[in-house]
Amino acid sequence: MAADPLSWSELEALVVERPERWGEDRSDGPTSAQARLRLFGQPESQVRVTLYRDHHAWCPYCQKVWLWLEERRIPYRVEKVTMFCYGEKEAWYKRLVPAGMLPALALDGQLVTESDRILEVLEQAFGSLGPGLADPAVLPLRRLERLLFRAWCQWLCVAHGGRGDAEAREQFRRWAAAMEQVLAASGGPFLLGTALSTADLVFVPYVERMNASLAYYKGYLLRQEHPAIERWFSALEARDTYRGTQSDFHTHCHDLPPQMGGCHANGSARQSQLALRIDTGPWPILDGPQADPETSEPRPAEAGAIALARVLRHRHTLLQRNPLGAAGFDPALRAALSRLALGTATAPPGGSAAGLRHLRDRISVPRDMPLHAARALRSALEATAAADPLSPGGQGEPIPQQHRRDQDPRPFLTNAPSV
Ligand SMILES: N[C@@H](CCC(=O)N[C@@H](CS)C(=O)NCC(=O)O)C(=O)O
Repeated sequence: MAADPLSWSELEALVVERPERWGEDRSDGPTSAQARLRLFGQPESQVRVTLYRDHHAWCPYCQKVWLWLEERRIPYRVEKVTMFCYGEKEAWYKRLVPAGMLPALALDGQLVTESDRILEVLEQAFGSLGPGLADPAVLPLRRLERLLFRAWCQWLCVAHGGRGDAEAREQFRRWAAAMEQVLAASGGPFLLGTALSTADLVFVPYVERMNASLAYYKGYLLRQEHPAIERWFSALEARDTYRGTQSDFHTHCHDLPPQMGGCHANGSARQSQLALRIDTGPWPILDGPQADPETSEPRPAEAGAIALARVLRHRHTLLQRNPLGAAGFDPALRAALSRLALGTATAPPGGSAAGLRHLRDRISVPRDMPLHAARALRSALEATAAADPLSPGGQGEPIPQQHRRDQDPRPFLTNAPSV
């Protein structure tokens, strides 16, 4: 029998502790998308760097610079800026960078744009992360990354017929195999050997996006097809730094279309099956003993607790912005959170499935919470929606493909609690 949902105060009481490893100690703890100041144990007076990156952590070039600062443990402040695809660019940022492009970085008050130029300036000021961008070992790898990127765009963003799709896939496979050869020659798990270096950071943002988008739009599992890339990802996922910036399949598959000018599904049976699993679960998206293609990190025990704490922090805005309206969504959200916290089947009011799935489809990783916490929350929302006694098949508003203005960050900024 289904239990009654907990009240908000009962749910609040379940968030008993906020250990450092949840990312709540943001200035000195592990890498966190919510951090606005990173000190790495140094006094605030030592901060020379401000990173301007996008609110949702969707911008790949921002991720490269962000990860570099985290790996090199350089103290920095974060200023978040809206991307054109999800809202209006802040006037103060347009005064700083008239074209509005991200990332930008200020070092000792001097503004730098263009991610590679930013890394060069950081290398000059603080020393490089392994061989630097201009190192003869790194230059050919930077070229390889661009070739892989181009092959990915050619496959993902062009509407191919059956034969064209197969050709584009083989072209992509060739460049992915070239990356594998580099990893094999280095002895791995990283591109230049056992230590992570700038060369790896050059590849991280787009290879992460390739892994997600090719599963969803092409039914191609990059990590399964290319074992050395699987080992590379696993080595990255062993690091707090990477895990703090890492997104997931669902987030990328729906943030890329407006950024890339469209992504084309090839319509194969495998593609349709994987896309459905990425959208609706259950997660992980592969069954049985197969390796999880999204992450090698096992689910941490506190995944559900982190998700609960993150939703409670923003609950007023989430309620107001739901298509069911605040009063309509309130008991449904409490039902889902009760399931998340206690693991018990909790009855939602009839007709709430659409509101629950609306939220399920709008959890963004790592912006809102880490990958496993998001999975726990999406699973609880989906299971609660499926238990809707009136319309268990109800769906949220479709995720737009041309823009993501449904993800305007402003309501979350003005309503955010101060702690
Ligand atoms: N070559 C630039 C590319 C930067 C870039 O394309 N940034 C995109 C986001 S990924 C941007 O800021 N677009 C404006 C916007 O989306 O608001 C770099 O390496 O920094």
